[in-house]
Amino acid sequence: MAMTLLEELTWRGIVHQQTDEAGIKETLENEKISLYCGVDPTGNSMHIGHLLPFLTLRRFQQHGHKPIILVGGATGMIGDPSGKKAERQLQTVETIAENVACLQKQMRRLFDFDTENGAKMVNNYDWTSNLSIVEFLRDFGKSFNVNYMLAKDIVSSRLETGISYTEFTYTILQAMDFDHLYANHNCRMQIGGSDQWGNITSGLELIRKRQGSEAKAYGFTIPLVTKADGTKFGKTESGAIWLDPEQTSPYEFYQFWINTSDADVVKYLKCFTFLDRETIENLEVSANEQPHLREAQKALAAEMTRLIHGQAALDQAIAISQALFSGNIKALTAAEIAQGFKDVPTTTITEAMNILDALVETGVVKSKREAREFTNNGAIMINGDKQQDVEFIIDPAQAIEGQFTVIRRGKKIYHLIKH
Ligand code: 629
Repeated sequence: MAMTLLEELTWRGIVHQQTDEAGIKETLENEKISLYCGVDPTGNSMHIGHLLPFLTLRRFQQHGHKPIILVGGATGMIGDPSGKKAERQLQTVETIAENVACLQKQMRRLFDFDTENGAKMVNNYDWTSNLSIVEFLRDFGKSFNVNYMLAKDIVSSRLETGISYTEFTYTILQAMDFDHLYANHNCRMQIGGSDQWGNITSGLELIRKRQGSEAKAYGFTIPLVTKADGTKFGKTESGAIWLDPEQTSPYEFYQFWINTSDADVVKYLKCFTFLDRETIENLEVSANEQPHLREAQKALAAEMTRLIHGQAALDQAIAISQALFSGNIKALTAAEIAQGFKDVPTTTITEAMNILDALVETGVVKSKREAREFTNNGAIMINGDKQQDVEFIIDPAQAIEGQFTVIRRGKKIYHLIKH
């Protein structure tokens, strides 16, 4: 029998806290509701740390509920202190406006907008920017008890190091959003990562005070994604994994998921992909019995890359991965080389050059004597071919699409020549 939405979310490990478990169960089983999740425009792209709540929102949409996606043009100007150890630097108004547009574009790819329960995109700047300070203090500030706000984790943990009045007030703005969406869009629930619990419950209190005691709204949080080895999820040595292909190429994105450990892969398949239970359980068997095949990792990487970047980018990412694995560099296009070797040291050499000179020039070897030795020993590959001729000329005319020559020394050391 098909699982209900809550059964599915539970099986996928996506339920952390609920404000009223029985009420939420009853509501989701009997009604189709509108619900929202917000993101602040602190950057011009989301990273995979943002993904889970929005993918969860999409699961609600698949079950007939209506997602409201809020991009925080107003809250982004203030800065959420939740989970932050120190006061944030304010961003310029221009940067925030740019970031709002970028995030909205990314969100449009993630949701259906044209169906009966199509997603709705809102910006809290629209109902916040014209409010006067006097209105703010009379209509909203009066509902918040300072003693109570000081006691919340987020604020109390910052009292020693300090928190500005601006950030202290952030939670009121997010509460106003929930109240606004409840009153104007019949939005009944807010979801977010576990760091959003305080802000979500602030909203519920405000709704109760402004909309009356019969008002019924709910809060739901999603657990933080963890890694079995205790390191932080979503970060590599080169930084965060962004959804923007200019910041993290689809190949790097694919590789990030491929590198998931056996201990984490089933958990990630459940919470990040839309694969069904049977498929994931089969992959789990494969991960347990034939881990060397890495079928679960391949399925995870394929699903995520297709979801965020599309089928063509996935095909490219797989082609690059295979070519790098087998050493068949010549199978790649120049664009694929540029993507696959983005983090590899690169030297520009525009003229034809003897192999030994090129090895020294690029720093792949320390001296001409070393260059000769490695070449003679068969440790040097040029575009995937072993090259033992010390008279060989690296010629732009022979390069991949006239643009790149890939040098490999031994198994691991790569260098890219740009012509
Ligand atoms: C106004 C602003 C609202 C509702 C939400 C918000 C944004 C919220 C926030 N969220 C994080 C962010 O923007 O700061 N105050 O980076 C981030 N979120 C996704 C998840 C999160 C959270 O976008 O909720 O927990 C990360 O997984 O940190 O009316």
